[in-house]
Amino acid sequence: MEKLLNFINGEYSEPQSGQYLDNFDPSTGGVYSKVADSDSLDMILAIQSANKAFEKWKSTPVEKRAEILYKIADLIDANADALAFAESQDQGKPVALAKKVDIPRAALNFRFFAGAILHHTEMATDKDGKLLNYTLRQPLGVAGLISPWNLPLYLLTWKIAPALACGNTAVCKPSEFTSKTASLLGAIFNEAGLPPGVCNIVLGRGETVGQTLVSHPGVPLISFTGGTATGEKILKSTASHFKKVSLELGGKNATIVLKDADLKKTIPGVIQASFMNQGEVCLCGEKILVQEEIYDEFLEKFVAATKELQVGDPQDPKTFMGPLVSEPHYLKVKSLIDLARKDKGKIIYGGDRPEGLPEKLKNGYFLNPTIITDISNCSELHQTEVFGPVVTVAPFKYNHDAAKWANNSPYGLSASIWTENLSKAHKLAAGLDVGTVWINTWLNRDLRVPFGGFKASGQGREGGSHSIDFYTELKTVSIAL
Ligand code: TXE
Repeated sequence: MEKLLNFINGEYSEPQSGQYLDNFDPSTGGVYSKVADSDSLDMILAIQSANKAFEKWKSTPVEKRAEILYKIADLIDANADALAFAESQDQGKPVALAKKVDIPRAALNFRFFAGAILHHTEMATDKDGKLLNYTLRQPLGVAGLISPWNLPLYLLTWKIAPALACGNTAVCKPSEFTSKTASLLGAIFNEAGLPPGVCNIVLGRGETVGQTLVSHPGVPLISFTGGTATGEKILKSTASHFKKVSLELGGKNATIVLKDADLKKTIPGVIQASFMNQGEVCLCGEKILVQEEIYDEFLEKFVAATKELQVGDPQDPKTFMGPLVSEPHYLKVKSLIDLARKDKGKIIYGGDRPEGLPEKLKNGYFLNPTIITDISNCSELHQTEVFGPVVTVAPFKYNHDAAKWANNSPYGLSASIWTENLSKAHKLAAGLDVGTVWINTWLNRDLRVPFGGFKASGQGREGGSHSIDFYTELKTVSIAL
């Protein structure tokens, strides 16, 4: 059976302990490969290797660094089909989605930050002709990059690209549930001419290797995307070293449909926001709020469109939703549907496994898209992130009621507003306590804009110049003239 290995100092290596974790194909529930179950020793070797490579990489001319990153992007494109297949098998996402979104975005991450670093300029100020100030940016050293299982290559490369572009070296810890595409990156790095040690990848569990990475004094910067509880743990583990930390955590996002929304455009958008990637996107809108005048019409059309979604084999190009990522996650999502039942919610569509799946998929972690109405106002489901294909729909009367409902959450990641009245949309957007508001669109990303969350959705912003800010230290030099 295939073994997914660590990539340390430019070479693939077995974990020192010789231990491996089972790697499941979520569409069949069967083990299809083994993942290195690394321990502190592997992680320390990777950190040492990144540390050794740092001096040379930070003084590599920016054009050369950018050239290598551009090559990595080209190689991701050249291997797009194989990477999309691997992502789909490992994560459960439809291969069509991986081809359209995940893999192109991974290439774009490298291209974008290669360009960004080439074009980056710093400011200088003059004070009365007597004092000249300018700023210098310097990389910090070894960046610790920890990524989750929902958008494996997309999110890992979103961290690697700016970290390396800015002259840092890196140690990556992908999710133990989805290590496959990360493990394929090593060969791409070598082919692109990335010097050994500049980017290392250590596979294994969060509580072991992840914990070593965040608490190691030789890693001054941590970028983490994952669950809020893990984010809190990381913040505590890094506090005593005053590490630079960026946390992109969970969300409980609202989709707000105003009475003047154009439902022809809105329904397809809300379908994506609800169920794309099986609802396993931190930006998915799990809480749909619809103005009461169009509530019935919206619900009827939304349910009809949901019925059309094909759930099944992720390798079938027509599939819209594959299985959930893992058995524990499948059970968590199912338990939240049960909670909705307990809280008097009406499951008007879904809530169960799809029927008629082929024999080979009968043990996969499949769930139908699920729509819940009439759930009690005090249900815990309004506050808990499901991270699956489950939405609640509720009516509201006035826009300020919608804002109140949207903000009634420990999270503050994103929201989407659907309306033809932009004046109302602007006013509503300004009142939402979230990092990103989309109007008449969803998950439409421009890599130049800041990305991050309010409240329990995280801290810090990445994206464009905000990533350059995060992955460098800024120094002011003042000269008396
Ligand atoms: O994520 P974890 P989990 C949400 C979603 C999900 C919940 C838990 O609601 O149900 O989080 O998911 C590594 N030190 N999101 O438990 O554990 C881990 O190995 C260092 C939202 O699977 O946070 C993995 O690489 N690292 C989210 C990464 O952290 C540690 C995406 C994320 O895993 C660690 C995924 C530790 N102590 C889930 N413990 C989003 N924001 O997009 C774990 N890890």
